[in-house]
Amino acid sequence: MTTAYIALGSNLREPLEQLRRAVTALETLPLSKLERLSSVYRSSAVGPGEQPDYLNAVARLATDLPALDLLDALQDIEGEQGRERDVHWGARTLDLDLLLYGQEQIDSDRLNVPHPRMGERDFVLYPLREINDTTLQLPGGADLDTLLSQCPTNNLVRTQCQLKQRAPRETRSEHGARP
Ligand code: ROI
Repeated sequence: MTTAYIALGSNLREPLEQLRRAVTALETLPLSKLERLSSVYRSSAVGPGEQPDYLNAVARLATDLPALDLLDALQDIEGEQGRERDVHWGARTLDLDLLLYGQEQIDSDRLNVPHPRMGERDFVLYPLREINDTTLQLPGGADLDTLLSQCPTNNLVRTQCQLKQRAPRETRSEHGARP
């Protein structure tokens, strides 16, 4: 299986709900297992004009989907959640970016991996670091901690928002985990 990292972002139509729906969709991707999810981060919009703040997170997936099939699946999820690809760097209901696909370097019309702008984006690098116990070696020679030390910060805040809602207490105790 290949380890893939996906950046999630939303700044329209209840961003937290958009991210939660996307996580549910990622959990049901074929030939894939959602291994880890970062916290939810709030960040100022990078892009033109006035835009609401974004909520961002990063997910780690173990997958047997080829990279372009995974890209298709991510774009399907964006489409289902109302993403329209009109304004370049404009506000969006859901953005799912494939950041890394194993150690592969892919440069094609549809897909560039590692994501070419991830090194400039604190809202990608901090959640990516959170879900890795040690620094990550990126294809091409860079490592995550070096990128982090060089990345400008832009009002990034780690929130207490939960992407996966926990079962209510009564339900959890029925399984005998805690009294
Ligand atoms: N800005 C922030 N803070 N977070 C994003 O996820 C994000 N996504 C984008 C652009 C428009 C570049 N700006 C963003 O696609």
